[in-house]
Amino acid sequence: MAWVSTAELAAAVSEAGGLGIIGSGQAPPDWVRGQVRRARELTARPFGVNVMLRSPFVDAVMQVLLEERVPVITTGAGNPGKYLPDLQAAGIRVIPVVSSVALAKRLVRSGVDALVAEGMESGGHVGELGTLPLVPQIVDAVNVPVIAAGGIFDGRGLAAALMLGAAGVQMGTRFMCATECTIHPAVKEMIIRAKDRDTVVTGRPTGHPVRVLRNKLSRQFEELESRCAPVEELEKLGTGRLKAAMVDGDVEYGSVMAGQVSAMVREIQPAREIIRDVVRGAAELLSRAGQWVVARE
Ligand code: TUI
Repeated sequence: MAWVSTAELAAAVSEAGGLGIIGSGQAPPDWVRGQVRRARELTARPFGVNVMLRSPFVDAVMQVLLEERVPVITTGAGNPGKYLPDLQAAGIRVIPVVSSVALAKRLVRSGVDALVAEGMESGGHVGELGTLPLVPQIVDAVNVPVIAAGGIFDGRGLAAALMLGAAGVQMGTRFMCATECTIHPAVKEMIIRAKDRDTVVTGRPTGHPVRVLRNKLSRQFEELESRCAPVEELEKLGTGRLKAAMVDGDVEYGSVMAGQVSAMVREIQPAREIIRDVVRGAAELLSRAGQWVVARE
């Protein structure tokens, strides 16, 4: 959610009863500090910051988060092991995002507080497994709370995730169309128009597959990948494209990272309404779940 989940959105989610997360992506440490302070002005409730472990500024960003005593850190795109001792000594809860059982087990042995198990339905950097097989495998392998992510849009998704053994859900794509989300309106419009097969995973040859909405850039990637272009060429094509989409609204040549539930997003809504819809929807479904139980002798 780099360039997408800024202080405004994170604070709105926390105000509405969720745990808002600021996406720090590849942003410099001063920007991250500014966002944390802005979120604190907007809400007295806890919020978190996601650290993208492949950021060139990762060490400095972690230092800022330690200094600012941010209560929760989630991490993506790597193994946060080396930062754990300092973060936990400062009382910060660390919740890595993982897409495999092996990394989940390793991180739990290192002492993480919880995990986000993220299926490949999600937007941005993705693993190989879908949410439905990934979540129960991680739930069975670890003894910390597991938060499900990837492909979750409404009460049906939350109820399903709880049935898989998850303690909660992480949602990104639907919040891209939250009123409080500061991304360019052209991106919100593109998500609202998206249909079921409008996302595609590019970048597999680089070892960092990324799910995006199809556009001219994704077709350029597919063309380069089909003729086995060098990884450097693919990486060069992707540089700076996430910001171009999210901040400048370049929905043709920008990297519009978004998940498969883009097709389900139909309107721009305040974060509070989104959370209410998801929670009420799940409560209603679960209260009727007994109907599936057939009396046995
Ligand atoms: O991190 C994300 N989503 C992202 S990050 C991003 S920006 C980016 N820039 C350059 C390269 C790649 C991405 C856009 N979207 N989601 C959480 C997530 N993390 N999903 C999967 C993983 C993951 C993958 C491999 C976590 C750990 C991992 O293991 C690496 C290791 O060191 O074992």
